[in-house]
Amino acid sequence: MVHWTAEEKQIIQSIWSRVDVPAVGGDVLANLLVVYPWTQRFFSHFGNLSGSTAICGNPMVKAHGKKVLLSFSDAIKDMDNIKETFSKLSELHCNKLHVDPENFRLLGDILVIVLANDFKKDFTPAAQAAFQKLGAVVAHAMGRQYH
Ligand code: HEG
Repeated sequence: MVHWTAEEKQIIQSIWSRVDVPAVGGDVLANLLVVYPWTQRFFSHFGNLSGSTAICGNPMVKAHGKKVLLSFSDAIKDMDNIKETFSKLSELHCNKLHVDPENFRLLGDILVIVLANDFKKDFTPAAQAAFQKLGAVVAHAMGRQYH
């Protein structure tokens, strides 16, 4: 089981309490689709994704990004049970959506970049390390039901 120090939990929870989940979620997914354009193939039913302006303004991207980030909120509420929190979602992404788990790691990295950009100096090296770890733990949990 992953061990979280009291400091890591506190840093993550205090930053997260200030995160605008819908806005950051939209930004994270939009950035993923712009920076790693091959991830667009999973979202061909989302309408216009032709270029960064279309992607960033696409309401389906915003709505879906919010959904993804709400799952991070669930993880942060119960940091010692992240595997369990993601077990159904892992199955869905493996069996139904066929998303390559490498993409979960990419999304975690983008989340760190978006938070660093939003929080500037408040996103300390300790916060960066803690969120990097959270991204890895979530990616691992999301990949667990793959076979
Ligand atoms: Mg996934 C659906 C969470 C990464 C592609 N994703 C969903 C849903 C959630 C979710 C909560 C809705 C499930 C439902 O309707 O029951 N996704 C989630 C997390 C992570 C992640 C927590 C990250 C670590 N997803 C992810 C990545 C891709 C992807 C990296 C593709 C590159 N997700 C994907 C697709 C759907 C979902 C295609 C279905 C979207 C739809 O058709 O509405």
